[in-house]
Amino acid sequence: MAAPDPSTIEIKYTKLFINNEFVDAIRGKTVPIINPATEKVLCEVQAAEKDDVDLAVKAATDAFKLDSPWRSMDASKRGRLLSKFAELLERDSEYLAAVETLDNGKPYFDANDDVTATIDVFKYYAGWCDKICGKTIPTDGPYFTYTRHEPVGVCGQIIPWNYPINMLSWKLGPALACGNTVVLKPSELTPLTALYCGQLFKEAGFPPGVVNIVPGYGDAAGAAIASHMDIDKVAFTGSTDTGRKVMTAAAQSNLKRVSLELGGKSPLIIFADCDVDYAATCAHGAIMYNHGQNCCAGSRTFVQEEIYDKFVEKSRELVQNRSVGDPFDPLTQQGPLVDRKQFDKVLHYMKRGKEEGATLVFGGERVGSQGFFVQPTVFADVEDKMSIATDEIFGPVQSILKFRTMEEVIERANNTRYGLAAGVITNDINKAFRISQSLQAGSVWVNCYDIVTCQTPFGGFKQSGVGRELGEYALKEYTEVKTVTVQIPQKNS
Ligand code: TXE
Repeated sequence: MAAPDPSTIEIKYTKLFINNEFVDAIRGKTVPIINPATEKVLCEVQAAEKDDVDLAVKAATDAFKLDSPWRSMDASKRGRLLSKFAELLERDSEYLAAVETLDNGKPYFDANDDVTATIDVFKYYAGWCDKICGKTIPTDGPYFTYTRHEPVGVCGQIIPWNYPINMLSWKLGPALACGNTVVLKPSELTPLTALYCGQLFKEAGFPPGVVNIVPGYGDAAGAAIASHMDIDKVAFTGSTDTGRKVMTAAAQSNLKRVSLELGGKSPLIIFADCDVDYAATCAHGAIMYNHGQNCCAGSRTFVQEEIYDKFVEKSRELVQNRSVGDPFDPLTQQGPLVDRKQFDKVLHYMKRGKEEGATLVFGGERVGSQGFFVQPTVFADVEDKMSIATDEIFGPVQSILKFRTMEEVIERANNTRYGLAAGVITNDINKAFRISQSLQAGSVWVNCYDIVTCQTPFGGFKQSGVGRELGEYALKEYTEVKTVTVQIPQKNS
């Protein structure tokens, strides 16, 4: 598969998608969409505000009314609609990957992987639709009791820019499988693939109002979703600070259900008994993939002292050879960061790392003079209190820390407000079990890193989130359990 010429990629949808129609924002406000590789405006997208969100919520509420086409549809038919949608994604996958690369800056081949993973998620949840079952319960007394797992209702979903189409699938897949209706807000930085998906939902045959997509700014459209009185559940992925605002708004409005997937500062622990080349390669991928713009990035690399120097040397070789440049060039491993704010933030932390006394092994600077490109960067001799070891940088910056003993590293790895993910590399099964049981993290990878699939639950301990996405566990976030008790004349075992 050859990468397309970016100048030939047509952007087809730039309006809000409400009730299966593309419409302008009521007040006509727009968001400029910037290509992060060139800093040029790609297009203007309509920006939803509170009154647009109200319209989308009304459409979603109507679609969720009792006896509506969506509510009265067989669950298996819901599954067929989701399968059909997955087939349409497959049909248009190269186009979607190209738009994602233009909008986000990630390498085209990585964007293709994202689209493939998105298709997998929708196929997976298509299979769940008619397998979401309640229970019958042996109640005391002359009663027959059963539970129904009903959809929650209208779900607001707010997603970020680092994996735009994947995050859409993590949110919409389980929500639709359970029979909810949705108002989804993509990031103001990367709304283009989500809007194209709106058209595909319509083409697949979803009834009007089931899926509504309202691009716009967080403090307008996002805040309107979080505080809406007619939204029954809000699901959010983004920073811990914004997650806190979303939860507060939910509490202060109608106590809507909340699930949050937030930031991280995930430790990857490397014991001296491992194969150092393998461990360094794994740790490099764990932090550098997607330019470090990854909530579960392995951003604290703890290395046991016996192999520390060798490990740092190998990490230097790897980072020096990482290719940075045009994301449509098939040889590129790292494109631009997503926008100027991220670019400034990452450069700030590179500067802080030097100022705080860490050893700069490689990188630390901007690349070129146009586009948000930075050098992939490695710091060694990082201390726990340095900001590059405590803060979520969300960029290609590896911090390598030294440790001596297992109990020491467990304590240091857990000494963070975050708890999204963690990893351990060792050939000793006892160490692997001890570490995986001791770390406060929603995912622990042993001798691998960042293995996230549609079947496995994903989410955070501590301030990394509330609830779980993906797998069967995500269905719980999108259903209410109803207990129905019926009086019967006589009970028998
Ligand atoms: O995040 P925000 P930003 C982290 C990462 C990054 C930092 C800032 O460290 O550097 O967050 O990124 C919407 N009410 N992550 O500023 O603000 C916003 O429009 C409701 C980690 O982009 O959290 C977007 O759709 N919504 C992360 C979404 O929230 C609001 C992925 C995320 O934006 C809102 C992204 C408000 N008041 C950033 N304000 C991960 N966990 O993967 C903004 N939004």
